[in-house]
Amino acid sequence: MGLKAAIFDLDGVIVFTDKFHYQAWKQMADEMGIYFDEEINNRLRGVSRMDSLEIILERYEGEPLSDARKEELATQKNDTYRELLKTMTPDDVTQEVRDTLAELRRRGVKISLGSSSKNAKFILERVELLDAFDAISDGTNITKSKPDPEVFLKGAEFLGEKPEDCVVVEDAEAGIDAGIAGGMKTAAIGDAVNCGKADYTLTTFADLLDIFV
Ligand code: B16
Ligand code: MG
Repeated sequence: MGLKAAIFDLDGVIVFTDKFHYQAWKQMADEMGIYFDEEINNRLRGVSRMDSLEIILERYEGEPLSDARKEELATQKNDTYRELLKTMTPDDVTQEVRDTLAELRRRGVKISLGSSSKNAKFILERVELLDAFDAISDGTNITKSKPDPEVFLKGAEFLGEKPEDCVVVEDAEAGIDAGIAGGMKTAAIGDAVNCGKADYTLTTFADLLDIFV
């Protein structure tokens, strides 16, 4: 099949930080008197921080906010979020994920991260998984967020592989769309399975080993 590399989304695939994003945005929204619930939080999956803020502000009914004020709100949310991330430990990554990444490497598969998050390295350090990746493409090296393919194209480039030789592993439809737009193969796990667009469907993370035989 010629597949040489796997590019992994972080949040929802390797770790689950949804609950922390929710708590941090909820605190900001409550202070601003903006309605926010878990359904709205689900729309933020894979979406950049500033785009997430715009989605939350759809429910804001006050005077228009300046760009500076929006930056302030995003920073406030991120400060709360990072405090919550500090509670993460290596136990927040399953043994299945660790073993599968190690086995892929043993089989010669190159491994990159492809996350919209600017906190990706911090999270991987907390859970002691940074060494499992040959390259990190994240929110700090992109200007356009998913469904734009930039984060995955950068991941392939960092690995020195062609997009068509890479599989993108994603839990969000926007991420599957990004992988397709980048000319990559796609593997859906979790919620992304429902969109029905991915080349492969993963019931468990270890199912990846059936793709890279
Ligand atoms: P940050 P992923 C995404 O990570 C999250 O799913 C999304 O909820 C978040 O808004 C985005 O990262 C940006 O995160 O505020 O930490 O830069 O799923 O692409 O790994
Ligand atoms: Mg995700």
